[in-house]
Amino acid sequence: MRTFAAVDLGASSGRVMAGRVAPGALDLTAVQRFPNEPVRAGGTLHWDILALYRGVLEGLRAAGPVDGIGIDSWAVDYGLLDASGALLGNPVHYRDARTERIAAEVAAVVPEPDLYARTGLQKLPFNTIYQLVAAAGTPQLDAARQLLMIPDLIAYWLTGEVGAELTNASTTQLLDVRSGTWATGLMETLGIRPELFPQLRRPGEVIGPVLPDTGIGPADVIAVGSHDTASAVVGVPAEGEHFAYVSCGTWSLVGVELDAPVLTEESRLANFTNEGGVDGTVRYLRNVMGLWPLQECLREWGRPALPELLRAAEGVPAFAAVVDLDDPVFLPPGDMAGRISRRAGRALDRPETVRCILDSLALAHRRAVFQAQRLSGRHVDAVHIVGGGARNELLCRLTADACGLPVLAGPVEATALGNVLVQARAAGVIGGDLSALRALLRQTQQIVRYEPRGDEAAWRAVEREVGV
Ligand code: LFR
Repeated sequence: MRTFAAVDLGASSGRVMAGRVAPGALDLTAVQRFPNEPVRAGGTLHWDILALYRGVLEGLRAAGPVDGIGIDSWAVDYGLLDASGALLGNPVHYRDARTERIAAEVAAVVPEPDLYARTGLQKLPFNTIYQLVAAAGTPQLDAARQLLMIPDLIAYWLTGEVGAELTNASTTQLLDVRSGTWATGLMETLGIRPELFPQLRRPGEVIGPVLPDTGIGPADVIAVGSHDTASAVVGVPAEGEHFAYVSCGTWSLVGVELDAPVLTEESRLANFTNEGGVDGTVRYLRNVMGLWPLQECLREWGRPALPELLRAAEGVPAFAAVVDLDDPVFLPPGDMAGRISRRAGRALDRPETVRCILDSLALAHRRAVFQAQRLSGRHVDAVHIVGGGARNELLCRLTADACGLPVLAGPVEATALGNVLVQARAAGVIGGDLSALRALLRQTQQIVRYEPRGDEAAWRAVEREVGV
């Protein structure tokens, strides 16, 4: 067996996992987990990037000798380097308010249909393009010589090599969806300097050996699907192509895997995105608010035990309160339970709040699964839930009911598994295309099946009521 370390940085925690791989065998163990706690300073919400890097270094040291290291994280955020290669300030969190009004400003210069035709990306207020327009004219951006996405920044510190991994670069809204190269014309139109963006690299390319002064290695850092969702989709244990996935953590990323982007006007208006996947695939999906509202409530409530709360939520009648989780009002942190009660039109207690979030999330999953099929023409006969949400039985059951399709839940660590599999393939330990990697997952990982219980009329009625 060969061992590969997966560094997976999520919005609420980071982890280093060790994946052991041989033909026909795959197992994963957690080496180290560390919190990811954003810090508001000077009126701006930042990532504590050095605390994250410390967690990465400690985790990689604790992992012992490995045959490769792969790094993935959330998307869209970046660090800026000056001419000496030093980091200019802490990366800003995508939930910071600086981008609130920027999309409209950009649309006045580049009409939204043109932007979609060029980049294929859904309009999310925090896309890198908007962050850079928001930062225009700041001394920090003026001094910058290089922009590195979060996993590329970690890889740079580990190896000294700069580059832009393709799947994460595709989330900037500055990549041409057809050619897969930087959209330099678009950058210039918006006053964004193309020289900031390093050369693109593909999942499976060796980035370089880890530097001796890190106290790690010797090992190569290998590019993986460095956007966590790209690695998670590799980690979906699906058979064939007729499946939808829900990569469910802080966000629910709901969609299908395609060979070519869908760039129709209908697709743009439904806010579906064409993100770059591993092996040239297209992740045709929509961002649904995910478990974020639940995570925020738990934080506000002083982190009570979730299993008890979920049991109590099960006892709350279905659809007692349902809200449209796509509403951007739920994006920023703070007072989440209050915002949910206000949208629901009455004060909800804790179990009712949790039930409301899960019913609403299942409804949002339903809508995205249906839309993905309609807009792409890809029929699906099962929904795979991977990531932390796969552990949430109530959510899996509700999603099966809402979609009227079987839900296959697991693996919880699909992202780290996708990360490890792409490294193992690059190192020649295993071979094959994505379907071969997924066959190995089906052979080795635990997957739980939930059958739908056929109350389509009730779901349709609540859908109408919420107006989603
Ligand atoms: C999930 C994710 C989503 C992206 C969001 C913000 O962790 O990467 O795919 O839209 O975070 O970066």
